[in-house]
Amino acid sequence: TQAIYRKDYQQPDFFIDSVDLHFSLDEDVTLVHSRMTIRPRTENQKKPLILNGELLVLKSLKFNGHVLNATQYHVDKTHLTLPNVPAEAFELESIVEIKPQENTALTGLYQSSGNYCTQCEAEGFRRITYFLDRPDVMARYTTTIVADKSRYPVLLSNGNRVEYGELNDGRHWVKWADPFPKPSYLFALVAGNLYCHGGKFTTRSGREVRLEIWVEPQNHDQCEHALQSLQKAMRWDEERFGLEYDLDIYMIVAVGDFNMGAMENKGLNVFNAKFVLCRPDTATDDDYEGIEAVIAHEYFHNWTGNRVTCRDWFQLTLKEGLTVFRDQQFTEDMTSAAVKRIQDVRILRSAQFAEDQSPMAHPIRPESYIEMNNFYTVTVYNKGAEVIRLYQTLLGKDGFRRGMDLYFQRHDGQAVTCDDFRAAMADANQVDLTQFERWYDQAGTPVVEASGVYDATAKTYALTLRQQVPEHLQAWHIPVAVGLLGKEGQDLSLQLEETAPAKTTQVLELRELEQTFTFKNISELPIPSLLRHFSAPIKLNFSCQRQELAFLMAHDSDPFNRWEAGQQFAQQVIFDLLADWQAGKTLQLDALFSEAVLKILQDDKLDGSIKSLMLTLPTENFLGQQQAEVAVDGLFAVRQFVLKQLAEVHYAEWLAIYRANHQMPYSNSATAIACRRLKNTALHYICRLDTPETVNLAEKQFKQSDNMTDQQSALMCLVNTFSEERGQAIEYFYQQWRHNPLVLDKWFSVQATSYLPDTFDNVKALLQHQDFTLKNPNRARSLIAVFSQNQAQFHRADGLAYQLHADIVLQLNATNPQIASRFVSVFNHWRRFDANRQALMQAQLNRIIQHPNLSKDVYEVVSKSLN
Ligand code: BAL
Ligand code: ZN
Repeated sequence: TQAIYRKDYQQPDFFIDSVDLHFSLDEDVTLVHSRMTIRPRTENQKKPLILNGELLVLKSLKFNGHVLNATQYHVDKTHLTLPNVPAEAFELESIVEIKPQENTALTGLYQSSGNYCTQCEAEGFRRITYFLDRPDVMARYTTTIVADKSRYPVLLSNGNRVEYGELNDGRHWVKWADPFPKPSYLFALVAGNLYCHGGKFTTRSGREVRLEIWVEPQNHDQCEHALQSLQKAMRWDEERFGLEYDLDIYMIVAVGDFNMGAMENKGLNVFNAKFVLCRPDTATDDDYEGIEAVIAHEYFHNWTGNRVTCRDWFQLTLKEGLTVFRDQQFTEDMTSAAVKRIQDVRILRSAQFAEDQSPMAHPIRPESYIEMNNFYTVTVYNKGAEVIRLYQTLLGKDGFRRGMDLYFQRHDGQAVTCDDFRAAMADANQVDLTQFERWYDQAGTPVVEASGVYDATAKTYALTLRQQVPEHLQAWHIPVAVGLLGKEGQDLSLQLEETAPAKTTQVLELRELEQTFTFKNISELPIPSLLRHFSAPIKLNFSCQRQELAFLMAHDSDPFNRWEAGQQFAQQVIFDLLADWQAGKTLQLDALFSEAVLKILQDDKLDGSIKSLMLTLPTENFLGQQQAEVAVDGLFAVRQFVLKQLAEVHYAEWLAIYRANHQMPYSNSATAIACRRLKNTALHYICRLDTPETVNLAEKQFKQSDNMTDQQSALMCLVNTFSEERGQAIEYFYQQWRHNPLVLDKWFSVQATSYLPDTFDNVKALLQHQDFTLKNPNRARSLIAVFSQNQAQFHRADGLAYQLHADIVLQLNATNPQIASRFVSVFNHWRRFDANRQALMQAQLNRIIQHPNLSKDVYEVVSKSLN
């Protein structure tokens, strides 16, 4: 439980130039034979060689072909040390035994549905063989896999298949060679009985690449969307960034048991099946989009992560922030830029801003960690992506591309730092990005206050931006995109200097604590539209009247800010009602708000996807974050009240929208998706009334739909009713889908999201269900993680849900510490609740920290939480 610090980084004493691996896969023990050529970093150095290794049984060790005896090396739980090695290149050969079949942590080599697979990032390779398991050691790999041919007909690893053959004992073997040097975290091996959905891609320079999606045979009909997503991503990266694929084959394997979403191993991605498999009747529109995004994300890593990798794990955002940004841009281009931006900002605000407010707050480039796996966070990933977006906002798309080109020109084949990336951006554009480093070394969400003064005589509008910088921090460099609306709702032309070009959106660069920007030739009192397209990951405070919010909601040319105005309006309405609720007053919905919602409902020009986002209220979780102390019960009651009021007042419109959109036949087109989104938003409002007619409507959709989007949506509506149909639908869905694990996950999730008061009892019962298991991360998440986000039900005042949650964390701590640590993080926010809930959560945290054999993963989170 020692922390590791970024400031302590040192270059490795040795490099590994090549490694030849030989796996003999067996049900009892797997033998891993490795032969490495190792070279000291400097001449004449007298340094011990210290290799990482965990849970390995060393069977033999040879140095330059000579067997070493036990006095010549030292083995402990985490390392193999050779105290005396010469100051020139040498060969080291080891044989170790491992037991993948007993590996429940799902890191290193493990089994899923009887197949073998690997997950090495961040530090899993050390559970496979002794190695310098750090990303700045890049080696060329060859891998030979030997296994029983009937059970494991397919044997895969990184690179190209170079040789294969059969043995006379029923086993066969395949040898793979990866020509690109890579860090150990990108190593992969897969062995099993798998079906291949093949395709191809011709690169723009005319090379043909074979594409292979490998799945368990029963899933053969759920691969085509993944394949097409890959092809789209390959084309997009060529067009947008000039980046071409480099091997002759690209493989993706879908596995059922996986801690993360997917893994970008060179030439052999291993994926959580959730992000590969889909068919209209089993996967929702969001699943389809998620698959396209994750396939693209892992593909984009081939350049941003694999060809240019991280020097050390503190630099994780170098590849993750950048690759998330790239996948976001890809999705913006493939679908709708506005919808994607809103979805991304919702995630950022609900999860990352919350992380910034928690004891686990860290800069996108952390300064220290105890367990690296705890830093695969929304901060490193999603705020990291926002920081990359800032470069593009400041430098423009072309300037950003110039920076990317220089980055690859300088660093292809290297393990580098976030500073190297920033330097490439600065040098390619000849700008000074020194202050920009604050985004990398300061934690927390910057807060900016804005205020404006209109001078009718001078025809100027002066906008003052003031950043609140905590005492120990320095001012950030913040691009704030601004527009001004005239009284017809039109964009005014904005000019800052006489000579500068006029635009309707100006990006202001806030670098000081306070700056005033004066727009000229403004001939009427404008309504400002600030932080358009969410131009920086900050909280912007600007006091806005309800009339102004309603106006922006109806007119802003920036769709993001149109949505944002609606969210702010809803938030004001909800907080005012909360005050009434707390004072015991009768609640009454603000008429202006109701009218603004009606305008959205009736706006025929709005696309259905945006419309349904605009008709979705801020979540309880997000609203709670805006409060000094989360008012769990009040927020729940008031939000329910607003939803029901909107449902009642506009019932005729909801029904009309439902009817107008529900006849559309299924297709995966953007138009059809938008219709389904809008229709299902309408259905949710309609079902708030919980009458026999509304239940009937949901039930009809549930039974008659030919796609999972509609079926799941209807089920969600039904689980929130007190009807008889609720139980029937739950049972029907179970019988229909019990043999499809990914759909069964939805069955658990939908029940865990119900806002009815019996949800906790249902979750407890579902834990005992024959199909529930903590061993499968997707299944565990579908019930436990989903329920822990159900604010009102999870944060029950009696603390019973906390206790149950802690029990589960302790069980997982013993089997899968990574998942345990994710789950326990919900308690990070304990100080934000009332005294009663604080005490209850603190008691569970204390119980957990006192547990013997606590994993590093859980220890780090809980100790920081209690601190
Ligand atoms: N590198 C871990 C999975 C991902 O971010 O792609
Ligand atoms: Zn990634």
